[in-house]
Amino acid sequence: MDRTNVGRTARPAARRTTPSLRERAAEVLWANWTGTSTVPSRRLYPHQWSWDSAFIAIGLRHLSPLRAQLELETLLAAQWGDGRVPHIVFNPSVPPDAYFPGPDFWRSTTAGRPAGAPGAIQTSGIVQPPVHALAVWLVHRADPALSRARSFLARAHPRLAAWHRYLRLRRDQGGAGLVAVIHPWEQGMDNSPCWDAPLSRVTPADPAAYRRADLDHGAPEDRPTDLDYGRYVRLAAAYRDRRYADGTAGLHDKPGDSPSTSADFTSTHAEFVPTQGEFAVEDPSFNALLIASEHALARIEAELGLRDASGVREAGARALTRTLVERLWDPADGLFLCRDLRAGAPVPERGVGGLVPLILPALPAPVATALVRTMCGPHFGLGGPARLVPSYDLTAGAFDPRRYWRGPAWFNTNWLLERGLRLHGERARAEGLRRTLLDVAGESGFAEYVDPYTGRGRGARGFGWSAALALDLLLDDPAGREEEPHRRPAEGPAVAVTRERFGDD
Ligand code: 9WN
Repeated sequence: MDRTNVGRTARPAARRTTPSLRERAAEVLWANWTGTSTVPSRRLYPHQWSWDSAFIAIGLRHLSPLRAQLELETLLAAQWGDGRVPHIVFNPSVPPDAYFPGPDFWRSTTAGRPAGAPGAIQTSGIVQPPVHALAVWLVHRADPALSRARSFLARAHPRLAAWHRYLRLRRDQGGAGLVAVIHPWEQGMDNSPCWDAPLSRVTPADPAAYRRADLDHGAPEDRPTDLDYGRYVRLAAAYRDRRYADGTAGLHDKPGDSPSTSADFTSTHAEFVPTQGEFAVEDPSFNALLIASEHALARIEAELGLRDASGVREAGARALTRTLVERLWDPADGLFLCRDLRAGAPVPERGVGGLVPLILPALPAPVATALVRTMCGPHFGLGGPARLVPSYDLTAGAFDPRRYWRGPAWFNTNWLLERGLRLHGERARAEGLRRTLLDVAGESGFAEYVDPYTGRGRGARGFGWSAALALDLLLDDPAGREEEPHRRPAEGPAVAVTRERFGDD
């Protein structure tokens, strides 16, 4: 049986009734499937994006576990020798000018050679949030028999371990143990006001030197300004011209290397001298997703019988949670803030990324409680004026309900927060958010993002992760999202529950 066709049963030959949400979401995923992976949007984003693929695989697993595995395998096959998973894998059958910056800009097969870029696949050279180990684990759980038959975990594991190792060794630009992003596109919330101050130091590229393809398909009032775009281009070109070097440690590990442990990170850390790029920010969401994926990788290792590695990794994930709190938690604001490494100071902007650490099982109870309060307070408005959690502070001057990542609500961040609410015992709030997400996904035609107050769709329609994550919320058993290693008792809100003492392993 061809498992890639399993989901096609969801496509009715002739419809007499209104298609269900599940059918409509499946249509989007089939329409965006290229044969080996899924594009976020046929016109605006016609290639494979890294964190999009992870979220898409999480939804695809309910339709075709095989396709979900292939999605992640295609991405991981483009991994560089130093362990990085590139943020875009270019589809050679798409015209090079369909997206900017395209393969001719990144020049991965030449400029990326010192960092071990693949010779036969064209990719970008920056990264995106490491949601992949979490996705691999969830995809495995959807069909463990198929996964075992295809050695899915055994094949993915060394690549995931090398990916995390790259981040923790090469991207600890601040020396505190957290990962730094060196471009706003790496964090994924590209146009967030959190980047305004760190970006303001960057001289924009000459606008005559490139053409923005995004404005062919997106409304200018929704997209980043030309000034910001020029800065994005300048930062990316500077990294490329440094041949994608992150520092002087110079170890180019192969994806097939044996899995590293937390002990490896500390022992080699001292040898690493980071490159001084213009932009370096420690971001709470990126780091929280790495930690969540470290927990998932520990489960993968346990499943593969690598018990010692699993135990070390689990302890490392808890230790990194403590570092995240020590370094980025802001008790006065009740959320995590970015840290601008070049300014040596926190960025005083309330972005949704500051709420994402709620997905962490080892988060101290008072921190989880404060995050829920902030999410439901005036700045994010959940359960009040906002239907979905906005990408940025509703009360701030820079808030804009239309412009991307400067206010609109996104399905991936709300999906993460639904998970976090459930994990920390906030079942009723999680259920309310789940239902609204499903309503808005259907009403908006699986929009790329929506007005957080009205739910009106903006950006692309038929967007990959919006459809995939709606499917996941529709079909996944919510109890599974409460089954984390340090889950609280199911009854009662986070505030009423006694957690283990912060600092315990
Ligand atoms: C740059 C694909 C990507 C998402 C990002 C989102 C947007 C790209 C762009 O689209 O970024 O990577 O051209 O704006 O911000 O999160 O992964 O969907």
